[in-house]
Amino acid sequence: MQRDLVKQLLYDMLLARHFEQAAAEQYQQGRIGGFLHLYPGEEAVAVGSLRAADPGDYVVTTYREHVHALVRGTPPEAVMAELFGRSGGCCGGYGGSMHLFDAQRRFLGGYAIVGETFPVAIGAAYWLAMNEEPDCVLCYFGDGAVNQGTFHESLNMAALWRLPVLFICENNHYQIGTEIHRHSAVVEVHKRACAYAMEGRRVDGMDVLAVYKATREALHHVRNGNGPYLLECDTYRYRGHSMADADAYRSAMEVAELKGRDPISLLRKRIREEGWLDSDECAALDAAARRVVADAVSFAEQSPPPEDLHAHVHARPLDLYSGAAR
Ligand SMILES: Cc1ncc(C[n+]2csc(CCOP(=O)(O)OP(=O)(O)O)c2C)c(N)n1
Ligand SMILES: [Mg+2]
Repeated sequence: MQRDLVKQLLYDMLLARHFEQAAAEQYQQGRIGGFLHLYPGEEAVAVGSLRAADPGDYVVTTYREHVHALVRGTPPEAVMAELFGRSGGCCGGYGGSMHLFDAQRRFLGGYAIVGETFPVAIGAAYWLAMNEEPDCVLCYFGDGAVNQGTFHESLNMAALWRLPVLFICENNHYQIGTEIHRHSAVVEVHKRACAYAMEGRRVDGMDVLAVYKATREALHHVRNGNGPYLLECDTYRYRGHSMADADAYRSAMEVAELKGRDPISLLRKRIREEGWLDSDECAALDAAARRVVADAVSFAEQSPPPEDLHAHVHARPLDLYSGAAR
């Protein structure tokens, strides 16, 4: 394992953890409005898979996507300012937490509708195939999306047309408060690939090195014209579904047990065992990540709100009482 790669993976996960912690604090102070879905516990999935991708690959994600944008390279201050709804945000403050977008980095968004990422990914992959481009699409979704019609329609179409899509299930075992065995007849998501004559496998989503390796292999398969691939990452979220969730449907013991396999601690342990980095280097990465997050918060605080909230609204304003267009 290359030392530089390990360093990058550790830094990314530390940045992710501190960024989400800061976002939670800012939300509690009333600086972030709307819904806020955070990623602690799941860092190894976005970090391991996106570091295995090429810069030309497209990325389509759900509403739990701050970390994906950060790893893709969207500046942390632009992500934080977007959460604040400020003009310095990556979407000028119009999108907010669930709708990050960064065309320059081929980050096709943050989607709030469960199952929405599939058709968007299929569209991008179809374009790539038509133009014989070498790139792939990484399509993220939760375990709660696998019984949506769009999942089945899109996997079928992708397999039929051998589209270059890597489907990545972030299986954190919960669809809000409903545990996977209560919403799915088949809980091993990767097994569904066989219904579409597609390759699929499960990987330990708490082990960033395993996710990185599995994604490299899966992308190799997709990039070489073998059709799509379904990668299931077995993971866990530490916080409630969103900041509005009281998280009363699972025991503190369950959460504590899963925190025992924390992805950052696991990587640190491996780094110590292999002697890849010394403790001073790890501490420096942690301090750097904290500084970047503090700067991102200051930037967001100082960034003004968008001047014209209606700037990108194309519908004519309606008179809400009469229904007539004004
Ligand atoms: C079509 C649709 N139905 C319901 C919802 C409400 N909803 C928002 S998130 C969510 C749970 C999704 O769970 P999962 O796909 O496992 O993703 P996770 O939040 O665990 O990352 C639901 C049902 C929605 N946004 N879209
Ligand atoms: Mg889930």
